[in-house]
Amino acid sequence: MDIKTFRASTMQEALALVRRELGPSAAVLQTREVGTSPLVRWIPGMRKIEVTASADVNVPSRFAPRPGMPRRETPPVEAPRPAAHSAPEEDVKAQIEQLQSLVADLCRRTQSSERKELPDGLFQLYTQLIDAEFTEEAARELMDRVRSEVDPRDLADAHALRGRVAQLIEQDIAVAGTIQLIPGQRKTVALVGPTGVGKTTTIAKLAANYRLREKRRVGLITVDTYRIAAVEQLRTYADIIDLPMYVASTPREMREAVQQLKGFDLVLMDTAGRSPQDEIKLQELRSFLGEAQADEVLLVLSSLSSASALRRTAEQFSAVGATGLILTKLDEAPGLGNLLPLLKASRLPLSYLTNGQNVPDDIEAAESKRLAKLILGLDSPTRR
Ligand SMILES: Nc1nc2c(ncn2[C@@H]2O[C@H](COP(=O)(O)OP(=O)(O)OP(=O)(O)O)[C@@H](O)[C@H]2O)c(=O)[nH]1
Ligand SMILES: [Mg+2]
Repeated sequence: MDIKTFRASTMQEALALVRRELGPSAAVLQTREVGTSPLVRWIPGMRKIEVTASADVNVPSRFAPRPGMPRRETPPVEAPRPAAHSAPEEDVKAQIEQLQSLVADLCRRTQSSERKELPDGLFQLYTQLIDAEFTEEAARELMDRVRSEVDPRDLADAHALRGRVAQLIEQDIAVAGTIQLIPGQRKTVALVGPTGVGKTTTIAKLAANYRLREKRRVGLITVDTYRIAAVEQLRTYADIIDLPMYVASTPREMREAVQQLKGFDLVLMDTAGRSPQDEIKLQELRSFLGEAQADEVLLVLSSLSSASALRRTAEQFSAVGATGLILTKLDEAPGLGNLLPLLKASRLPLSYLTNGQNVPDDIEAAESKRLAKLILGLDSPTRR
């Protein structure tokens, strides 16, 4: 049997090396951290991850993509380069100073409680989280939380550990539920977000469900007047579902459109995708939403974005007064661990998840238990 051992400084790099050398069906037999003291291990670049893998073992591989689900491309990973031996004296001094400050920072963060090596069961789970697109920071934090509360004798029980991690993730997910309509009161809901995340498609799904399944009076307004094609996209859905639709390119037109939809149960408002960096456009959007007196402003984000991009975008869109979240394209994501930092950091409750291009079916109300399972790869986004 051909068994190979790979070493790299991060789990992602080590797994990428395995994939590259042994192919996507390789089975990971063992993973461990090697070669450094427990304290230094947590400094980026100082620890080494060792993965033992084989292409010959006949066990289900964690690399195999779920059916119909493309994996996020992993760029080729360079093997770590040896340290330069001839660094000038100043460089060495600078490196030592940098190292000292890293250690000082680490000591502050760990508050002198020296971390112990992760037991095998937890480390195995840790690699599974990394493979499910968790950031190393989020995976490590979960491992620390589990280790601090689980009886050491239970650390070998992979099933129980995963269950506890699922509970911890569930606690971090705030859920708002579906858009609640009150008879006799109109509710205005706007969808905002970066370009191409699925705002218009999600509006069509919501409109079709409230109109055709719940028999509510639904109207549409679009403030996406920059592109004719975008207006036509929404108009096509409005025609198919048989809904009134208004285009508002000025605050006055917005007031008029809102007036026209008096007596409706639900007004859904589509907006142009905005770059989160464009503060002027975000302010302009905010004033349109104010004019419409939107009751809910749902920020739509794609689950294909990286963990850091999701967090940054949510922060930038707080300028438009978002009140909730919709996550799209779960069906295309190679893993959903990248959602966790956003869900933890953002105070926005989650309303809906979308999992495909089909209108009106590929949408579901967000539930924390199911999303925790999805994030851990224990459930399929398209299963329902
Ligand atoms: N796989 C998948 N595709 C989706 C989903 N939601 C939307 N899409 C697709 O994403 C693409 C962009 O969708 P739009 O609804 O036009 O996105 P948008 O946010 O309105 O885009 P802009 O108006 O340009 O900012 C389309 O091809 C949709 O079919 C989803 O949940 N899963
Ligand atoms: Mg659109």
